[in-house]
Amino acid sequence: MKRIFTLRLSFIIVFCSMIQFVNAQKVVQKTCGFEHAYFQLSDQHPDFDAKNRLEIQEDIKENVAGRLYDDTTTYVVRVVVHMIYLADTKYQNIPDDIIASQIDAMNRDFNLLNDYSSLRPEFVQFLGNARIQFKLADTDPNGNPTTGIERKKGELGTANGWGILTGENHKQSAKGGLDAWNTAKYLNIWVCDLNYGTDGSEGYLGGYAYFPSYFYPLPLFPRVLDGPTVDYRFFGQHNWFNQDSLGNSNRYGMGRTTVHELGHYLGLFHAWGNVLDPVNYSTGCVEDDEIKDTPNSKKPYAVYYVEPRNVCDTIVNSCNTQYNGVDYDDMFENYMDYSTDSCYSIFTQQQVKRMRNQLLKYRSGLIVDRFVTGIDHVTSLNNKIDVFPNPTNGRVFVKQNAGFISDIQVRVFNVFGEVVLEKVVPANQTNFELDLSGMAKSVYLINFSANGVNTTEKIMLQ
Ligand SMILES: [Ca+2]
Ligand SMILES: [Ca+2]
Ligand SMILES: [Ca+2]
Ligand SMILES: [Zn+2]
Repeated sequence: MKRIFTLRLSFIIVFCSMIQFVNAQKVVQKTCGFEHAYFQLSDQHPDFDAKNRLEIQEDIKENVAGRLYDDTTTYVVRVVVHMIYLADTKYQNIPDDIIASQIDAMNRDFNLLNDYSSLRPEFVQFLGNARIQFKLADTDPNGNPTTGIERKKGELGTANGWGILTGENHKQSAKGGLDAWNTAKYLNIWVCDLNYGTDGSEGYLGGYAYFPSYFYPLPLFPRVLDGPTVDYRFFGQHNWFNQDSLGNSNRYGMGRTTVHELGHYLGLFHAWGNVLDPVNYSTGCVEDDEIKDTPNSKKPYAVYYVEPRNVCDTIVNSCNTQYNGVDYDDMFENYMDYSTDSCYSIFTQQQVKRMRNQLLKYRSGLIVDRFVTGIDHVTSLNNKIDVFPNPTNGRVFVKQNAGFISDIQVRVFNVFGEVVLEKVVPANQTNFELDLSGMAKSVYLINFSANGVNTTEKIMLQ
């Protein structure tokens, strides 16, 4: 119990210290309420944390999850957005087209359609494609047609910041908010003012979300509370608040606050891990996110820079933990770090595994469609060649451990069966790149052959 008390106290301290930090810089700082909520539940259920960590390790293991995990199916998830505004302004009552731009941002980042050209080269090998698509619901729980957007002028009281998490008024019609639609069948996203009565000079709470383990298999928490909440200031791409108050910058204008919260919703910790001492981060290199291909880091990346200068140019290596024999720098490009929208570009392959497994295990009722995209694996190679992203804008990454014993002949064919690119790669080269930039936007077949093994993958250039 003593540890638990310390925990809560440290949260109060870190919040205060964040305020001081922000005041000293006179800049906007944005935080997320995930850890606060997570530790509250850990207080009540002592084995909650350990169970979650164990499950992450199981989710990302090869083969263990093989029954559930396949890397070729895209899952389509239906979404309802509950738009709650305290004042009927364009800032708070976000228009439909900006809500649509948020869905687009989710589809971009969960399907590796984002621009990752500034991702540092050592991290390209870790790029994952979650292959989860989002669409606004077209039928409501009663079977009636809907736009997938609900609106209400709310009366949420005066709670703000983490006080919101205690009341959750915005998720309850009786308390001035909007009730969830069946959370087993809809991804419910609430948009409201999480920073009521503040002007941002002390920083903003951007959003928060809960792990599936709060609700499944047993509800430790009422299931009607399942779904991310995002502050209206950070919802959508280049919304009116961003245009008028943040200089229309890409710092928070690309819809990635919601992408980050969806990472939590699908079972991801923050990249630096849930650190019990968020004042000094003294255990920041011991505690981590249980994901191996996110480099262990000590604390949020955002604490190293001063906005608005932030342009991701501060390389940090806060922990010397090795992965595959390499001590990587902190991955500030990861959606689960505290960075800025323009810095983010990656969910790693292990994060993707975790999210897909969580979706299928606990949230499969959200899936309204599924289809196989891209990669046609040849069974004899047992899924040992991966070609991504698919579709691609030009650069194609190949990851293979197919056990070739002679050089690999790689040939790319267009739809007319003509060879448009040819390359010979040493058998033991596990990662390489093909550049289709400048070729006609179409489907291409990539053929790999070596010592009698012959397999073809299909890729879409767009
Ligand atoms: Ca860590
Ligand atoms: Ca990690
Ligand atoms: Ca490191
Ligand atoms: Zn977070």
